[in-house]
Amino acid sequence: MNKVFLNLGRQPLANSFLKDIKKKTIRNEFFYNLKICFNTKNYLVSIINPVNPKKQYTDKYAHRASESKTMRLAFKKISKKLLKRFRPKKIMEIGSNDGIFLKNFNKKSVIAVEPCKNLARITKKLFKTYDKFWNLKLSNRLIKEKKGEIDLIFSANTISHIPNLKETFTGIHNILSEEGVLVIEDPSLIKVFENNSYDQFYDEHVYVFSSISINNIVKKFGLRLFDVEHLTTHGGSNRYYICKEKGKYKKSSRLKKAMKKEISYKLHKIETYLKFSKRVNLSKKKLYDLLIRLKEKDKKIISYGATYKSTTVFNYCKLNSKIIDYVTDTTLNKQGKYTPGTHIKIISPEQGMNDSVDFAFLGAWNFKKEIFKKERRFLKKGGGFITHVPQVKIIKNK
Ligand code: DWN
Repeated sequence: MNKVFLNLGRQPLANSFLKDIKKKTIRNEFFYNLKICFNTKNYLVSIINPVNPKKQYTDKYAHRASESKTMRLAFKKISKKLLKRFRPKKIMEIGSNDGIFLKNFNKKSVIAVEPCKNLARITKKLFKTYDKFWNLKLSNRLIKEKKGEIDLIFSANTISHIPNLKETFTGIHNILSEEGVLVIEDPSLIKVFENNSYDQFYDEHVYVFSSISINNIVKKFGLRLFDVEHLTTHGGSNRYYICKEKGKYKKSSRLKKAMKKEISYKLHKIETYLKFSKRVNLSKKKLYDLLIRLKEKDKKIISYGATYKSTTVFNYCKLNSKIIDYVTDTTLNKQGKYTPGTHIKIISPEQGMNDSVDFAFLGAWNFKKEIFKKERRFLKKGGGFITHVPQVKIIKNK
């Protein structure tokens, strides 16, 4: 049974950066109600009414995974590790973005699946790319084209984005070789709770998985979770290792430990979710009050990183351009645009990170280390970063 535990209110699509803020553009902006529920039977956490993926993954998709050095290094490292551990001959990635993962392999042994045509265009020049949604139809097509029997299917920050888990996992089961492995990475629910990072909930994150929920879900489709790894990427993610039901892999001790930890954290109890919801409400009030207090003192506040996560924060906490002067982001196709729902201008960091800035809200809090290193000068000169993770506070140079 699905029980709603969190209401993040009226939200725009996290990726719907506006090219201008003319009346007509604003009138056409799409909004939906972001409510999150917990399934008391399989422990799955999901958005109650997901948005149609055709509205989300268009040829205007803004996020480029390769924008961050942290992520480029992380994908290089995992590709080496997977090659060594599983020695796959055929590799497929679901949600290949700009090719950040697959470009680390022999181009002839890889297949990319990426529904956003602007991104697929980038990797088509490098290796075989299907600019399609991952579903049963595509898996059948691959079998017909003799591209089945894949040894390694990898998918980072994508499976959690696909509403239809039945088609997703049945399609994967269809084309995975008998001893093949499915590796998926997605934000970790326990980390969301520990960090109070409610901004991991937005239209694209239809699910926020835990080991206990993934274990229950994949079982239904002839698959078996056998290992999990905790990652620091994206503020705390899990990398799940899954094989066919009768595959040779044994359940790892770290998976047993992770599941035990989730149970002792009571991720299988609705009460945990209701408590989280209260903490989120409090975080909203604290952030809003802090920003208003600083504004009253005439401080200039900007935001760092036009992340999808900050779409949730800005819209939920009602932050607009009266509070946040502008947002800086390194992504070229976000610059010059406006944030979804709250219409704050996005500019380059070169233009925006200057001496007039007193505080920068960490929209990209998951890249705190990388950003602090880059912005040493700002901190040295007395600038402060504001974060809501794990609690609302100002971070300054000591
Ligand atoms: O699942 C998803 C995750 C993995 O990526 C998506 N559905 C979409 C996207 O979400 P996000 O926007 O919250 O992701 P990031 O990776 O936290 O976005 C960071 C943003 O900050 C990028 O637009 C790049 C920008 N940035 C910057 O301006 N200066 C990043 C760094 C490190 C910087 O120094």
